[in-house]
Amino acid sequence: MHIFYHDDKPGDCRLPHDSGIPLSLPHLSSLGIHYHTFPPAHPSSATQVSSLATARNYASRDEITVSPSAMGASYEDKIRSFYEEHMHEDEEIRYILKGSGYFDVRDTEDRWVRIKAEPGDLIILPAGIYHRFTVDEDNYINAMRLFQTQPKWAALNRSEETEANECRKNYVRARAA
Ligand code: KMT
Ligand code: NI
Repeated sequence: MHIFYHDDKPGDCRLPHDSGIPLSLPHLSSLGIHYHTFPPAHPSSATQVSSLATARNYASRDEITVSPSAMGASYEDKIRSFYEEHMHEDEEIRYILKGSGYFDVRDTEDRWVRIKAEPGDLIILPAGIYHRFTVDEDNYINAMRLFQTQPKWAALNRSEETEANECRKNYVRARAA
């Protein structure tokens, strides 16, 4: 996993947009993000992912492939919607099985922090954190998505409403503590 400030320049979101300013795991921890690595080829990885999910009350999971061949005509629309800045009322787990992509998360100063996610990376984003996702120039990622509850899974795009959302407010309070 490679973590850095996004350069905030316009252009194709699939390009690296590396500002040249690297960040480290403690920066992610300070945002309430947890990170683990479980190599998909390792025999114990599936069990470890499952026990982590059980311990955190995850009820279900699915697997998603984001690529032009898996998504056909809706590919570009999907990419655009993943890249809309949003939050969820539950934490979200993403476990990368194949390919790679970028998770952008807002830090406490509202700067975009870019996380390059690769096979074996498991990222836990806390409820209420603003984020977005894109594939990289290879246009291919295969990932497991784990859900705590179905109903709260909706992506809430950043707006005045999310600013007033209780989960968002709890997240901001926790970061300030
Ligand atoms: C998200 O939350 O943006 C996604 O689920 C994107 C696909 S996971 C690689
Ligand atoms: Ni999301």
